[in-house]
Amino acid sequence: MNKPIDAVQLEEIRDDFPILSQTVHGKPLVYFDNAATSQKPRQVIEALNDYYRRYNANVHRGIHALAERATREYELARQRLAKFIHAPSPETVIFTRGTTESINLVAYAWARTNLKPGDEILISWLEHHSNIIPWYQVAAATGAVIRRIDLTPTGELDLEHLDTLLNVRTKLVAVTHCSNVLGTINPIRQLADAAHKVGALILVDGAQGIPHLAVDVQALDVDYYAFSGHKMLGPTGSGALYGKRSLLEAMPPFMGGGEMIREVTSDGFTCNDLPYKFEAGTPNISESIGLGVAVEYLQNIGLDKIRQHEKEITGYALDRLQELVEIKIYGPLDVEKRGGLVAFTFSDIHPHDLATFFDQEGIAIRAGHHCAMPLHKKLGLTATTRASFYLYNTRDEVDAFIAALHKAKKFFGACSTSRALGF
Ligand code: 7TS
Repeated sequence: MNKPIDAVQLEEIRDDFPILSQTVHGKPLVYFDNAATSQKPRQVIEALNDYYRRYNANVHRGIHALAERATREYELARQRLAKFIHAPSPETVIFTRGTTESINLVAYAWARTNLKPGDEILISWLEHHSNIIPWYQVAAATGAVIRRIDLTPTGELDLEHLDTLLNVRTKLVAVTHCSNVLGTINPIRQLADAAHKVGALILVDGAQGIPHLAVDVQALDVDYYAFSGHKMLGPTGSGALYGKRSLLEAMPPFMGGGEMIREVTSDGFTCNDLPYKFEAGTPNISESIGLGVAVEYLQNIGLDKIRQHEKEITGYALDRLQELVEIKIYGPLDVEKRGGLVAFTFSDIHPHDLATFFDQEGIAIRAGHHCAMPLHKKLGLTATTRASFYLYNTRDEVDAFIAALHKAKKFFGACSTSRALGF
């Protein structure tokens, strides 16, 4: 274990993020909306700038110097990503626009061609709409049935319930690595083993996992791992799908067009090799190159250090939030089981009013259902307020956030209600 991110390194990290050193409504910006999207270090911004200033060209087709350099950098980004997630080879990493597209790729190319009426897809109550809607669409198209893994009172997956759901009809378990509302970190290897035991595949929505936790897709034994670049210091419109080679090879292409073909005749086509079979059209070149640089940045600091820092900040935020009896926190309180985010309600103050109040204090947080409406319904809520942290956040920022909550309490005249945790 490396030594934790100390005050000196934290200052150095913050210096890499130009956006952080500004004031908003006259107050220093506190950016606690990292689960929506992270900020970008200057190394990533410069990589985008460099691409457009020096070697903007299409990939895999030109034989001029710019095209060759663009292709080299694009493929280097894929190699970096493959190394980052411990994929067995770069060809098993497909560039997409993000988690949503990656999950849809599997839903269209694998699920629609493999599932039949009565087959079962297991999801959980924790899922983001991106890991719900594609399966509803698959169910409507194929006659497959959706089942949901229940939650324990602290917001973890109920593994006993999972055992009762798994059977020979289960063809896919599609679960999040980390909940974007409750923060719950799921035991992916355990889930993969349980799925494989009944012959099912496992797809992991890694949108909130890979930015914060070291991921080894082979050690986790996942069949698919989907993620977004913009939540892990990379540009918007970047992301990837990892898939086991045998599965990717057997799947038909997701979209048709240039790049994904080997040969086109007057009445048909043959597919290109992996990963190009799934990268139809001109890809997101600059974004993927930027994501490669983001991954280098994360690796240079070390995911174990980042996780340690986030546990520290999250633990501190959880402790301080409990100073206010009107606050109800959702999800596990143990930072070992929770990622770097906290969703809560504050008496009967509407989360949107609270977020507006926070904005006036220079604090960016998110309010709403966070694209997890079934989970909010299950909690008996329409919305929560969420603070989400990353490697550049500080204890001082948590103090500013708590001070703003005390101020909000006076402003809204919040009265004491239940402080029960969870549901
Ligand atoms: N899955 C999870 C768990 C997410 O948190 C998100 C985005 C997605 C999938 C979709 O990612 P995208 O990059 O394809 O859009 N979550 C959030 C959020 O919590 N607030 O804004 C976006």
